Amino acid sequence: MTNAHRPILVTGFEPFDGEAINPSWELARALDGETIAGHRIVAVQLPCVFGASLTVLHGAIARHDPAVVLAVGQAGERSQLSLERVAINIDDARIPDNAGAQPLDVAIIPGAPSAYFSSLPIKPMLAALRQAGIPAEISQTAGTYVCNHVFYGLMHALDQRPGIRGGFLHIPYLPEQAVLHPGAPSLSLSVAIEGVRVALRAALA
Ligand code: PCA
Repeated sequence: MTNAHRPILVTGFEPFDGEAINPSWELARALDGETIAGHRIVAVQLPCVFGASLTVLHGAIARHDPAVVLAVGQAGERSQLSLERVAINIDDARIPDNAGAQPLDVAIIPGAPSAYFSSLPIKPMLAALRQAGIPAEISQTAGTYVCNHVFYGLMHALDQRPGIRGGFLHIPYLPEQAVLHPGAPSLSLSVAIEGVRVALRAALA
């Protein structure tokens, strides 16, 4: 397939840590089927589970042969869209995943590189977001839980597939989640959705 006809894969996670929803999946499913810069968005939900999340992600990449992969996750303590710069080769879980596993200080892929950088143009994406009036930042760590696990596994797989660019975006709680965490920052779904449109357009420009 030519690049123009290959889809954009946007992944979001199922809820975790006692939440009823995960804003990353609300966002991904809202964008499913939309076209950005000539590329159709395909949304896929990932389990919040070490290992299984990557099995689903790798299956989706094989099935859809996307031009771009944007994995998205919830970061409840953050106040703006957070473009992740780097994935690190470590699992160190603060809480058990949705299957009850809590890996501590273990390599995601033993012997593989310590880290991979996002292959999305995060600075132009940041500039486009700010230009559009959407609060955003570059983040220097995606943590050591399932999001970093997925980001690392994504970049490790794409290292062998130079025709596919990929990266990770953390997003705040939605307002309806933040009311249950007094004082926590939040961002509305409509702003987050528009932010992903703006960021993807910049990435594909
Ligand atoms: N956020 C978690 C995992 C799933 C999600 O949405 C994280 O930041 O690791």
